Amino acid sequence: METPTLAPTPEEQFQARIDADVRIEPKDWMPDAYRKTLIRQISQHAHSELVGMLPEGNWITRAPSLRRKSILLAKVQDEAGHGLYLYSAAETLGTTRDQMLADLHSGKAKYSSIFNYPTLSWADMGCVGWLVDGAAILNQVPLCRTSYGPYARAMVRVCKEESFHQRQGFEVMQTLCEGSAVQKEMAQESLNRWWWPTLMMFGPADDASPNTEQSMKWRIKRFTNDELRQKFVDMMVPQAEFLGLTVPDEKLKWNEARQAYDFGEVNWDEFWSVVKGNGMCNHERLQARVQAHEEGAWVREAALAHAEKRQAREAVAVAA
Ligand code: BYC
Repeated sequence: METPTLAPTPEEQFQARIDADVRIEPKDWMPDAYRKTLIRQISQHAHSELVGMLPEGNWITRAPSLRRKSILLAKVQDEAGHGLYLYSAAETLGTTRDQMLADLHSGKAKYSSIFNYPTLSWADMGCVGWLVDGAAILNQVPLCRTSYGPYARAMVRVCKEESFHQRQGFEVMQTLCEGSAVQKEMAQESLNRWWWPTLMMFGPADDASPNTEQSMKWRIKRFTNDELRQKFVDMMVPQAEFLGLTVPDEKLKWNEARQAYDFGEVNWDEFWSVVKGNGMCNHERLQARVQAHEEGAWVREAALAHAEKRQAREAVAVAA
C-alpha cells in the first residue's frame, strides 16, 4: 500500500517560497521567529542610522569650508531619511515606531558598535565616509535581495545614497593625502583608529554568530559576517595603497592561493565590551538621542494635532 503523502506544513511552504526566491510580503504567513528576527535586524539597522548621525553631526559646525559643510549636512540628512524608511519597513511586521524607539532609549535595542567611537579630527569625516559607509554598502547591497519585500525595497534607495556617501569620504581622504605632511598624518592617524572598529561592524566571527545560520536559510542574510569582512579587506587595501596610507595590521598579507588578503584577528573583547554598552561613547550617544527625542515632543504633538484636524475636516466634507 502506498503511504499517503502528507501536505506540506506552513513552515515547509514558507521555506519553499524562500528557496524559490519569492519575496515575502507583509500579509503573507511567516514563522514567528522570522518576523522576530526581521524586527530585530531592521530596527537595529534603523537605530544605527539615527545614532550614526551623531558622530558626524559633531563636525557640521567645524567643517573646513562651506562646500564641505553643505555636503556633510546633506549626508547626515540622508541618514535620518534611511532611518525613516527602515522604521517604516519594520512597522509592516506589526511593531510600532514608539515601541522601537522606547527600546533604543532604554538601552534594550542594539545599534552598530561603530558609532560608539569618537570623531576627533576632520579626517574622521573622511574615514567614516570611506570606511564605515564602505562597510555599510558591502553589507547592504546584498540586502537589496533580502527575502522580505519592504526591507529589500528600502535598501535599494539607501544603497544609492550610501555610494555617494562613500565617494565623498574617499574624496576627503584623497584631499588630505595630497595635502601637506600634517594633513597626510591626520589621515593616517584617523585610519589607525577606525580600521579595526570598522572590521567589527560586520559582527562576530561566523563560529560565534548565533543568528547567521538561520538568517542565511531564510535568505535574510545573503553572506555571512566573515565573508563580508573578507570582501571589505580585499576592497579597501588597494584603496589605502592608492591613497599612500598604511593599514594598521602587521599580519595583512596577500594570499596568492586564496586570491584574498590574510589579516589579523579582531579584538573581540573590545567588540563585545562596546556592544554591551561600555564603549567610549555609548553613554553620550544614548543621552544625546534621548534628549533629541524629548526636545522633539512638541513637533510630534503639533504634527498629530494637524493630522487629527485634517481628518475631522475631511469627515465633515464627506458627510456633507
Ligand atoms: N554592533 O548573530 P549575529 C549604518 C549583535 S551601518 C552592535 O552575527 P546578525 C550607517 C547582533 O545584533 C550599520 N551589535 O547577528 C553607516 C546580535 O545581537 P542580538 C548598521 C552587533 O543580526 C554609516 C549579536 O551581536 N547596519 O547604518 O545575524 C552612516 C550576534 O551577532 C554588531 C546594519 O544594521 C555590531 N556591529 O548579524 C550611518 C545592517 N554585530 O540582536 C549609518 C543590517 C552584531 O541577537 N544588519 N551585533 O541581541 C545586519 O546585517 C546584521 O544584523 C549584522 C549582525 C551583520 C549587523
